[in-house]
Amino acid sequence: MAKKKQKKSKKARAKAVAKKSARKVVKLAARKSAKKANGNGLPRPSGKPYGQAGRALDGLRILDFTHVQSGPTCTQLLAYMGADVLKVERPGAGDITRGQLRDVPNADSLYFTMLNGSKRSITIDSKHPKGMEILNRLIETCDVLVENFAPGALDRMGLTWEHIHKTNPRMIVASVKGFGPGPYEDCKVYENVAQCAGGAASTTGFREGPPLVTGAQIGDSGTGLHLALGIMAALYQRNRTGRGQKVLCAMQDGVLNLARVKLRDQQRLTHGPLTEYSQYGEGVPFGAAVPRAGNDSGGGQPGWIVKCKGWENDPDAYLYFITQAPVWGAICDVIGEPTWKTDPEYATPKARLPKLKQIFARIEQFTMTMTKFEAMDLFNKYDIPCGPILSMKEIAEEQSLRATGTVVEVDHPIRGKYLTVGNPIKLSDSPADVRRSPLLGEHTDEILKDVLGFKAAEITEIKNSGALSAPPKKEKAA
Ligand code: CAO
Repeated sequence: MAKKKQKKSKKARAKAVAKKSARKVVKLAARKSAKKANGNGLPRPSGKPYGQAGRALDGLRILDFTHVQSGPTCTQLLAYMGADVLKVERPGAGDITRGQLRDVPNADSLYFTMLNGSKRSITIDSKHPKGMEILNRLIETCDVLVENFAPGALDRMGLTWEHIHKTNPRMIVASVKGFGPGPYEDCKVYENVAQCAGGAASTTGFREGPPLVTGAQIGDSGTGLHLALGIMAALYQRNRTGRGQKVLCAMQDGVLNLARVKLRDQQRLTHGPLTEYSQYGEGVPFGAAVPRAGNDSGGGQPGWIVKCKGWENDPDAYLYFITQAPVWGAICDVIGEPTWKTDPEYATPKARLPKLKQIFARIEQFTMTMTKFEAMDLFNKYDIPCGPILSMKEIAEEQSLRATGTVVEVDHPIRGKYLTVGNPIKLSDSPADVRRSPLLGEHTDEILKDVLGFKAAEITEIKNSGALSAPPKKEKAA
């Protein structure tokens, strides 16, 4: 990485100066490094305008062994921030999602394209000896290996932590697994399993109904985000220690981290009912575990989803409305219930708790007279927190999300233009690099040549070995 270069030029400088006198060398080097390092070990602030000093993760190289959703989310984010992400795929097949939920014949699915933008793809058969040789070369040159295979799969390939650490002591090995060490550590896990095992499903949905999973992929994408943070922390520590480490994110843990307020409520239950849950106002007793709370808002500011104009035909004509205490007076005025401001039955948050159902019914009577957008405009004039229920169609068409780069249109050579979610993390000096996903093995030659330094004849030899192509199909017995 860049550090190596720095070291080299420092050495070269020192050599030249050594010709004059040893003492002078020390003095010069000290003066130069002080000037360069700005006194705190960091380089002096760049003079380049913001956004023109490269990307945050320029120089970082990732060996991306991920598939499906959780791992790819992580590496895509790192790629958006400038990392060179080399996605290793099984020859012939690639990431299984390339062919899942296909909407355009013979084109990589949106499932794949929206999770693998800005990466390069190389096909390597990890079960072929030559393939393993190339993987080892990649391990030597990359900074981080990211994987989310089923438990034990990486070891079965021969890529144990011991082997990787010996090959490249600086390498960080980052893994997503369904569960951490314990009774379920060997289990394969998909999104909804994690939502259930992490406590989210038991606390989502309506009390009268079964547990529900959410549309937001908190198990997969949520854990991918956790992993990205772990990788960044490990890289930072590597700056001090010079060595890599293992980073493990279990999907169960990631979901629980996102559902932590429900574990909070579990403990509160031992001290009495959860008064902000509408169940309390309805006089329904609480059981031993945190119940499903429908659309109740999680915090101390009660909220609910109310109908808006057109709800009869439009499944998304709704508004989330929060009866935030500081704007209670404004709410009463706007909905036409000014007496609720002083009526002791309504005037305080505590007095309102048992009546939330009735209060939201009154608010809904009002919001049903206007569209969700009209309601949003009106309530925001009074600083009343609320939000329209946006459909994915509305989000896809929302121009402000395009303007910020949160929704990006990219062009793909086979499927044509498609929308993807850009970087939701905005860095003021590192513009997001959102490019289309690679075709299977699109960058195989490029990576062998530019990253590993193989000559054309060597590349041909590697290809002839069969390490980069799908093994020939066995003929069926007649
Ligand atoms: N060359 C040769 N073989 C390859 C290869 C390559 N380039 N890349 C992968 N493989 C092989 C692996 O070696 C492994 O083979 P073995 O089982 O013989 O060792 C196999 O392909 C992949 O294994 P897998 O068990 O990970 O894949 P799966 O489809 O059976 O399971 C999943 C998928 C997601 C359930 C599992 O990977 C898993 O539990 N991952 C951890 C949790 C996770 O990330 N879940 C989120 C998934 S998104 O909803």
